[in-house]
Amino acid sequence: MKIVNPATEETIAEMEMADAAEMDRAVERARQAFPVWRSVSPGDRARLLRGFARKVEEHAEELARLEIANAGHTVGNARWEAGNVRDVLDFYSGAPERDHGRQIPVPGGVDVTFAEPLGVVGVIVPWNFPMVIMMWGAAPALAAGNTVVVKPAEWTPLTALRLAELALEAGLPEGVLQVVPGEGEVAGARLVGHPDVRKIVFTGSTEVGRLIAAKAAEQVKRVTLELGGKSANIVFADADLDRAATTAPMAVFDNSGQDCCARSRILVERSVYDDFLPRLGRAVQEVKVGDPLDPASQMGPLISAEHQRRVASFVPGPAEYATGSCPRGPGYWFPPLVLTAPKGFDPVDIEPGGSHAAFRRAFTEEIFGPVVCVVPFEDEAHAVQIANNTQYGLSGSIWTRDVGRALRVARAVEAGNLSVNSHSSVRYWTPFGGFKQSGLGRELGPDALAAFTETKNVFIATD
Ligand code: TXE
Repeated sequence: MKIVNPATEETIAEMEMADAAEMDRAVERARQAFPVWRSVSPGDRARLLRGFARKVEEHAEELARLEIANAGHTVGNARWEAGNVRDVLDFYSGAPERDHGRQIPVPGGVDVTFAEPLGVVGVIVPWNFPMVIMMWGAAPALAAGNTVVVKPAEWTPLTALRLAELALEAGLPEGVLQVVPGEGEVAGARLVGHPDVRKIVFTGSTEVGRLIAAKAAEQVKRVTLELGGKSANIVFADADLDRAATTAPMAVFDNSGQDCCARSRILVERSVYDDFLPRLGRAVQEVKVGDPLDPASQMGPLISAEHQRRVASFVPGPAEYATGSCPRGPGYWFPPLVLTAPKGFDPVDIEPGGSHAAFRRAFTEEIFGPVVCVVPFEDEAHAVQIANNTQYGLSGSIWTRDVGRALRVARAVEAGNLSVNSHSSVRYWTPFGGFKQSGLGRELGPDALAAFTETKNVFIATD
């Protein structure tokens, strides 16, 4: 398969896609490596993971450049991502030496609870954040003593392959971390169906997430799912409107909107709606879309021509309030776009079709591109109702100066990661993941370690 630079449409690599038999061989190597990796002493496992982090640090610029070429990320983002991969490895490298288990007092003996590794873990990665999402799964899995087989997205295997080489250079034993490029329905499906794979971590579409959950259930296989989103950015009348308006564009257009946490629905209290919109419009027109290698660029291209067509399918119809600019081809460019609710649109009615069908579709479906919908709301209860009126529940922002309201709304919104007067979703120290059809389980923070271990309780009679 041709691996293409989405900013230039140039082919940058040719990649063999693994078939099911090749995936079987990788799983077998991982199965054989499991007892080896598991018996590495906690101190040595920690040192090896720290060594891996240092290799990533030494090669950070190379990894960032690969991600820019393969995924179209801006240079600022790609450097942050290489740093995040290093940080996540450093963070989890502390875990093997701090896994103390538990001793719970019981009558008649001593009772010990262990956190045992699961065995072979499969990590299925999407194309939007290839190296970061790979490591959010792989680092805690490895720290907990599992071996890992990564299936990167078809379009973006390059950083994952390089990371597997760096792991070997850092001294991780053969078979402990493997990357197998392949198609989802072939190599990915085999990884999910393989009886020796004990857990699947999947990030991708809700549609494929459902398939994977159903298939994994046949073997009662453990799954962590990070799926789609349609997050709300709720702006109350008492908010710092300038900050809310100037930060809102990049809260959805970052990574060209190809971000599961994108705040793609802006809800604005009606009394400030007409004041907020022009501020937002000006901020959108200032977003700099262009060459990912130019440090001034805030937004690069979309991942592919196919995705460009899908994003474009949301646009005809609804009134466009503001449009940014973007380069012409080559490259899969798309301008940042604001769509405002047409008169009479009810944001609580999410049944497809009817009047305002085009805007409703843009307002309810995950577009995964630089398109944001803005609607007015009446009061706090209405804002929460609209925010929750979706199958998704990943992220969201609340802009207000009223601390009581901030907390009330944060508790009422059905989403896994909320931020007040900020658009931050990901901090590697804290759990990340979705409510409802945005996912199952949590990545990052201490929760990810628990997700890669099985609890075992042992009782030793002393009486
Ligand atoms: O995702 P897929 P796609 C959303 C976003 C986007 C849409 C489609 O809305 O427009 O999904 O993207 C592998 N068994 N997100 O088609 O298909 C596949 O090879 C096992 C949100 O790229 O879900 C890839 O490695 N694996 C999201 C991974 O799953 C299978 C990130 C994701 O691909 C498989 C990406 C199968 N049957 C897309 N079919 C987010 N949450 O950030 C596919 N795969």
